[in-house]
Amino acid sequence: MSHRARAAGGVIAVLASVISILVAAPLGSPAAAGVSVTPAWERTFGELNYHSSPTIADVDGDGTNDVAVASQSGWIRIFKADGSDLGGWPQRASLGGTNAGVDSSPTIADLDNDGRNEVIVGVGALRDPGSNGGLLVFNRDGTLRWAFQTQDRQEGSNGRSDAVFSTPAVGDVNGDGAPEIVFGSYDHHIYVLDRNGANLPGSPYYNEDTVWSSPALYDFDFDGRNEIFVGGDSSAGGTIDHAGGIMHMLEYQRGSIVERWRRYAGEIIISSPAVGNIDGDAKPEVVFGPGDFFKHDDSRRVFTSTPRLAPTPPAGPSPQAVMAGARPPSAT
Ligand SMILES: [Ca+2]
Ligand SMILES: [Ca+2]
Ligand SMILES: [Ca+2]
Ligand SMILES: [Ca+2]
Repeated sequence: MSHRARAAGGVIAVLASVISILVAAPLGSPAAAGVSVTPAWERTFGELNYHSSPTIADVDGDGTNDVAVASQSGWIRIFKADGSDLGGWPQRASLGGTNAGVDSSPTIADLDNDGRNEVIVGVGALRDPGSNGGLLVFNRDGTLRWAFQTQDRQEGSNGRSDAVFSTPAVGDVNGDGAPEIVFGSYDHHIYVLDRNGANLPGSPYYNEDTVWSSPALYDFDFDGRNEIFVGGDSSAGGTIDHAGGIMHMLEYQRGSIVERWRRYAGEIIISSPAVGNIDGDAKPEVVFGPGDFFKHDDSRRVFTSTPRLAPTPPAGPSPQAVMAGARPPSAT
């Protein structure tokens, strides 16, 4: 669901870029001929918006799509098709007594299968460390359904829960027919929450470093449970001892979150993975880009892999140790 919504948001971004390019083209050029650049509507606010992308979905259930956007200034806005505010919106990203900025993009999904969409937003921004980070879930009328705070560990404890840059993904991870919410945080964890905001047993999964990447959910092994594809940063030292990033494929099994595959990159992974079959064989690929911390060859690379699954570990403690024998750099 979130994938579809994010893809729609991407269409808006692409169209905006195209329009800018065509406006800049010389008059009479082939690119400019016969193309309208008149926007349907525009809204302007005195707010910072660096990272959050728009999401298109029918929030209020009237049969017409709406547009959800959020800003680093901490407002979550929903516009109707004509550009006017949807009733009950905008809302502040208020969490734990602070008004936080938003870098994450809104996810629109029906968490409880009642035919009414909810609005799910990661909260907290890098420029805003004095505010609490986590997740907010709103009903479609703008009332808050529940709030979730992450842990406080980024750059040392400062009394504030850490930001969620990652855009939440919604899908059935444990195979019970009900959707979960999956996202990463600056607090070094990947969370799997149920529709009421409770951690599933085994959540959160410890990444050892910051998580920027937004998860993609895909049933890689066709067993009715979506696997979680998500990138994370990785630092020298610690258990993994790799300076760069790691793309994970995680599976929820027997009350634990188990890593079934990983690929190392020499750059942190801010990019969000895309999963699909790109070469026509029987197995899907995962494609992702890097980040911009180390700024070397891997910072300019697009990574494509067909995951090969690690054996399912036996029941017992330390499921995260399943890949401990794999050492970087592993490019499978
Ligand atoms: Ca609507
Ligand atoms: Ca609902
Ligand atoms: Ca489920
Ligand atoms: Ca599966």
